[in-house]
Amino acid sequence: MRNKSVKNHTMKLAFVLSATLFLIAKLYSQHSISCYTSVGFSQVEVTDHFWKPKIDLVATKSLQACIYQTEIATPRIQNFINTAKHSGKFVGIYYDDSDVYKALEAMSYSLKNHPDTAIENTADRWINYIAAAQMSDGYLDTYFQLGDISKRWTELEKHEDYNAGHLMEAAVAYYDATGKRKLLDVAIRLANHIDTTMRINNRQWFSGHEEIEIGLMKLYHVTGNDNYEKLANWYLNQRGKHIYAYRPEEWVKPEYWQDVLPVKDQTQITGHAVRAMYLYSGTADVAAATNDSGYIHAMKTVWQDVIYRNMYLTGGIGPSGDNEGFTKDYDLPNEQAYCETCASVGMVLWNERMNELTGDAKYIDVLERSLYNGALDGLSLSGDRFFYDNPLASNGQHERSKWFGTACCPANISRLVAGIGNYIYGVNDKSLWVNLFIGSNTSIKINNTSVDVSMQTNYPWDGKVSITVSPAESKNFDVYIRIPGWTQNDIVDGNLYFVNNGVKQSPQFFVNGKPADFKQQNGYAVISNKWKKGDVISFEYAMPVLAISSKKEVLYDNDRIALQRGPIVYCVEGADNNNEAWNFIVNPNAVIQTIDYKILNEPVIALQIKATIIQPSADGSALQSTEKTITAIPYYTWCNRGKNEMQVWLPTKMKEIKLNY
Ligand code: FUB
Ligand code: ZN
Repeated sequence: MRNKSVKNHTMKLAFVLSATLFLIAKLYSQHSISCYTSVGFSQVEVTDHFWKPKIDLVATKSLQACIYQTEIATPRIQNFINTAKHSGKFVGIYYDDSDVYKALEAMSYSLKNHPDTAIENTADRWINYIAAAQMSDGYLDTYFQLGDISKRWTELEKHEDYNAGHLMEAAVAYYDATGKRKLLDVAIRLANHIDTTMRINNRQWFSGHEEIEIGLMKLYHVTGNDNYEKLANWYLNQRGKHIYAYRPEEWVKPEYWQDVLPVKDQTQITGHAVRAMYLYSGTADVAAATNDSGYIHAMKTVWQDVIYRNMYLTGGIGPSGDNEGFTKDYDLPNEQAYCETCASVGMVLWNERMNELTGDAKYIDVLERSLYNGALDGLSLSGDRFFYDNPLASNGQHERSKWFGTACCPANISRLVAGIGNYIYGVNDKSLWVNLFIGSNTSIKINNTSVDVSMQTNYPWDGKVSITVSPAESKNFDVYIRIPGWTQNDIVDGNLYFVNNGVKQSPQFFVNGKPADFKQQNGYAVISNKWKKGDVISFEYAMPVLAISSKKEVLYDNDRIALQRGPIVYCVEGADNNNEAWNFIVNPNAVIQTIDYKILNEPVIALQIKATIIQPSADGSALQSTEKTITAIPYYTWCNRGKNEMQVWLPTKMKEIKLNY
């Protein structure tokens, strides 16, 4: 007993020490222009009625699926074991190592809000295999180690740096969650190997699938070693040099991997959506650390190209399955939409960073849209089925899967949900930032004073929020509270989508029940006060149902409306509507009711709207129309009750109806 408590005590001390070192390194490496630093998952306890059950679901179901598929059903872990033993052949696809790392990252986040010894033991066991597989010069990639090692670093598309980037992210997350540094040391050795391999004169290389830039910047922040920042910047600078000579007979064209122009000259979103999101996330990290306005300017322009012309209402991106990415402006087909789950996760990653850089809430508006809709749709309500593509209409051909040959999406959505604590709060020496409305507790430091923060809300089903701030001693600081764009009738910056029926809200904020003065700045309400223990900020954003249209250039949405309430986009699914979701038209001005509803065990707010249903007459000789009430459900909950018809964009004219009779 005594031994155990001594061990626990020692472990706690080690953890506190490493957490302190982590923070010091982060501050030390932070000479950034960012408006604030996001409060990381390890400092945020999520208590939310919406997200906590999902965090638990990820721990008990999604991660179990990832662990089973990674270790038992497929040889992803075996590849590491074989590599360490120098025996056997690589089995799988060259980017399979990344699935192990992404699952480890998700496990790390999960341990914070759902501690689980079995998961931690699995992580430790995997980390031992990984460490044993690393070469003495730091290289680690089981595809080449079990294959032809002489070919390492010769083929841009072979994802060596992508795998490495995911390893670095996992290593930093696991260190942050547990204080254990074995994986971190593996990542450091690998990063050092890559640094000495790449950052040499006239090196002809760039990364075929971006990701390493993100991993390196995390490693830089945790170690304070600026070689990693320089290497990340080096990777960015390699783009647009056309190192890879494009041969017309090949499928990889420069735009596919964002290599048409140097990053700082880029103005348009091109090619593979996940690659692009990871590139710009890494670019934002480098820009924040180097104050490089060239990167910031380019990203703002590319961001507009995404949001103004190339994003779905769900926050999904990348309409085409052919290149898993972008095609041409306004090409946003609904039934054929690819909208990879990973691309929506990437939207969350990039937009969080853009917000940190600029302090502009419009980025969190997009983040929230992708998070609650395009990304969350990738995870089934049972937690163990996944969507790879997330279309906005279905004829019943879509189905959630247990796993995929290319298995990037399951661990990606798992790490996003398990790590939701990463996106709620930000802090700097003068202010606290509240970006997402998620029940949670955290403790931060503002100007050397500890401040406990606690948020309660029933978001996303209602907009009532209460935030208690408790500084250790009374203190002047500002609290930035995001005013979501949808409260102002701004569905999305640039008005690709806009509201037909909305009313601009004038939000009010209260401190301890009394109306509070605030100023509005970049989409935030800023409340300045001398805060004392137990002060309560409260407010309520009304959540009317918004009927949304899209710009006429999006031909697929012409003469259609979509419904949104709060951050949630709705769809009509057959399961709630006599197995039919394509046979009606709605009146864009119809009154829409909200009802408490359940999709399996998921409590939601559903919508009801009168529609004109077109059906064959009893003898089948003609079509007839009847008035009926149809039910719309949150988009993220669709396809949990079997294959089903579904539409997000509801026809308002007869000509848009496609009957399946
Ligand atoms: O190439 C690795 C991952 O596989 C990509 O990010 C996804 O789009 C899928 O192709
Ligand atoms: Zn994916």
